[in-house]
Amino acid sequence: MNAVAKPVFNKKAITDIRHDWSREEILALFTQPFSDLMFQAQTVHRANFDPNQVQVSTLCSIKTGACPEDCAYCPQSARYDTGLEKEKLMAVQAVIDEAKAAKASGATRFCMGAAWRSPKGRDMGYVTDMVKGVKGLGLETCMTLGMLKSEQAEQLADAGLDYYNHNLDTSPEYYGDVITTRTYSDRLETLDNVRNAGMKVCCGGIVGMGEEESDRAGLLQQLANMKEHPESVPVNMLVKVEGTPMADQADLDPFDFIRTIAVARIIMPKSHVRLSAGREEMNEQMQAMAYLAGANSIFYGEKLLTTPNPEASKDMLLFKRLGIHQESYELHMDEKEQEAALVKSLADEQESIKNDKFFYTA
Ligand code: SAM
Ligand code: DTB
Ligand code: SF4
Repeated sequence: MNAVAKPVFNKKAITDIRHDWSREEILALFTQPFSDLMFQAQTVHRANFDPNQVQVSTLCSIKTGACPEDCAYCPQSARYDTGLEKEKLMAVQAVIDEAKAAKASGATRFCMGAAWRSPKGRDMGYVTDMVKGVKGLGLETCMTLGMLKSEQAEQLADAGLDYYNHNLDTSPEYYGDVITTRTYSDRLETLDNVRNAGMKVCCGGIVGMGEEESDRAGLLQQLANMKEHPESVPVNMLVKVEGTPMADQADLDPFDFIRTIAVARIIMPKSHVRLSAGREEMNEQMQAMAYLAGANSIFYGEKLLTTPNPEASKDMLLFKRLGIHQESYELHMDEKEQEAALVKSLADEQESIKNDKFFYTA
């Protein structure tokens, strides 16, 4: 390792927000011994967050399938036969009902996703009503609707949308191997529009799509060198869906996934790093390691957008076993509600242990 590439680790490095990361520096973080990387990530995490606190968001697919884009990982692209039933835009009240259920099971943020390249003018009234209704329940709101023009971003911000999710997915160099129907700079433009409208940015990517370590470094470099770091950085592990071009992608080394979380934590010290898609394929030990590496947010609830996620009761039990508490949980639920939710989830868990389903399939 040369002098430039050697990871710098001092007191200043723990809390400093930098926007000038080189690819070499980030790669040097990736390639250091696992134990050193984990120690560094933990140190940064503890200097910036309560290490035992995790934020929970629930996803809702408000418009499913039939997407014109060709994202090679995505079960919702109309170009691949994945057997997914397409659905029209949900009614506003139906979305609010789902949000109520998510709140009752302990989520503090409700993320609404649509399989669109971008919303049409006629969609905006519906989605802004959804934002207002969900916010009215006392939940944080997030949407992911594809590309946004600046006026659309402003409409969403005016409706009270807290976060907009728009992922870069991978490095600029690998992007063309994954998606051809829109460019990296299209994505960056939407992210600028979201920022300029005053919303918080949720932006991350996918690991396990056949990319190299330098592509993972390249994705994180793009995120960390933005004018402001995204407040939320979802790190998804590819969910391999039958019918998509990525269905037969080779398994990712789990340590490479954990390394990605750890490096994201180190170079974006104050962002929430979300352990996102792919948890259904991770055992509890791997998830615990992701929390140790600095992940402090998850998607909670048994479905992501179209694919399965661990049951909420399993997550609650894992949180209990690890001594993790939910961020802002107490802001959104009174003590009795919290207690009732915990008792219910523990009872559900006992049931699934009886059925010998304690560990997720590794
Ligand atoms: N259509 C909008 C867009 O692409 O911006 C929003 C919905 S899209 C499904 C949201 C994100 O989900 C994608 O950017 C991608 O990062 C993630 N995603 C989709 N399919 C996935 C899969 N099979 N495995 C992991 N992440 C996936
Ligand atoms: C993100 O980064 N991951 C979420 C959310 N943002 C919208 C979506 C994951 C989707 C996984 C595949 C599916 O369930 O369709
Ligand atoms: Fe469409 Fe989004 Fe899926 Fe791409 S990731 S195919 S844009 S729903």
